[in-house]
Amino acid sequence: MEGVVGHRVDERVRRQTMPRMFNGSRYASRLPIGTVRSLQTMTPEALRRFYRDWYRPELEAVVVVGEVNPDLIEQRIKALFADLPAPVKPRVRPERIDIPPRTAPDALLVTDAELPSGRLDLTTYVRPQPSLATIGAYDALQTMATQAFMGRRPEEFTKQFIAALKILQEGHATRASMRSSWAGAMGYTQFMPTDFENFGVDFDSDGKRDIWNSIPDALASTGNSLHSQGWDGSKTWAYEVTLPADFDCSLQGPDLAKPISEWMKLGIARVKGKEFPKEKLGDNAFLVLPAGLKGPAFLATDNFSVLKLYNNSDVYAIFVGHIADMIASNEPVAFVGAWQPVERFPRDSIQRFQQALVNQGYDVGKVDGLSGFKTRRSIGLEEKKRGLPLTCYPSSALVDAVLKEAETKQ
Ligand SMILES: [Ca+2]
Repeated sequence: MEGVVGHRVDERVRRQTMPRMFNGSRYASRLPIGTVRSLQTMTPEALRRFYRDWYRPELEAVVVVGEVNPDLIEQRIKALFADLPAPVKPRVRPERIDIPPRTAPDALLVTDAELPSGRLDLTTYVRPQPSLATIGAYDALQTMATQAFMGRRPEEFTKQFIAALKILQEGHATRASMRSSWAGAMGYTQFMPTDFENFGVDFDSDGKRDIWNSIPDALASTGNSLHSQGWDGSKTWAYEVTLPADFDCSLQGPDLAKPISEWMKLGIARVKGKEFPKEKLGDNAFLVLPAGLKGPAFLATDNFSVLKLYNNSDVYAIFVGHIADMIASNEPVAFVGAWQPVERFPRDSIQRFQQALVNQGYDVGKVDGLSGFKTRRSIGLEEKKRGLPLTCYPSSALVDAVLKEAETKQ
């Protein structure tokens, strides 16, 4: 330990720089490598005590990185480690030792006859950051410029960058107040600069469309965006429904929409014995099964598709609609359908599974590793073909079988 490495030049240098880096804190005198004296004077019992005190399951973590099945790994970790006993009276960990703040820049010159080359280290003091919230975490202009320069969609973000400049030019925000998420979404309801251009509203009439600070402006802008893109205020977003036993879950998706009255003929009903509004029976609706037959079921209206223009995810649209329902009724609303446990897969194995389905002639939408409605209903069709229980959701039984067959065909 110290006795060996203490003779090495980098260790000699470190022993001079560390105390200065840690600015007199105890860290400086308790370098991780320890002292030779500790080794020479310790008793075997001291070593055992150290082991008992500090090698404790609750102080340790197992981190697994790679293309693995999370459920399987979790099981394995539990099997190997779950019965390690936690200590009854654990030794208390020392408190965090603060490093005294610096008041002025500091410099240190270290020379050593054995240093092979000259070196200049600049160390920057990390200032404590004010806590960052999601709204306004990043400088919007910088974000758009960064994305336009080195993101995956430079053309899109060049457009966004210019739209952001116009917002500043028109005085709706200042450079300092125009904040965005890392991906460029701005203000309370995550507007991109072109959304601002197209849909921004000055609802509190102070001359500025301020989606960062004015809740009236933010909500009116969002309302305007939904309305302009087809939201119909006379309709709900979706009805939660129950499906008859053995219902064909491959009937889901907006392109298979039909009048609510037709769905009723197939045995679909609203939950809790509610009726569909009579004047809406002729309206088109489509089936949304976000977790296949392993979760709640919805008959969605065109408004659902408008919500998805905001963020192209069924679960997102359900979440937004659900919160809207709770705001409207001013009470918690629970779905009747239960989210049953589903298997999880690494995204790229779903992607390979989708590709295998495409090779068989299925339409899965984008081969993106996400189980959207087209993938879910293709799963239903394939389950039917194989005589498997119908779920319309990825299961290892189906994914493994399809991938294995795809491999043997190659
Ligand atoms: Ca305003």
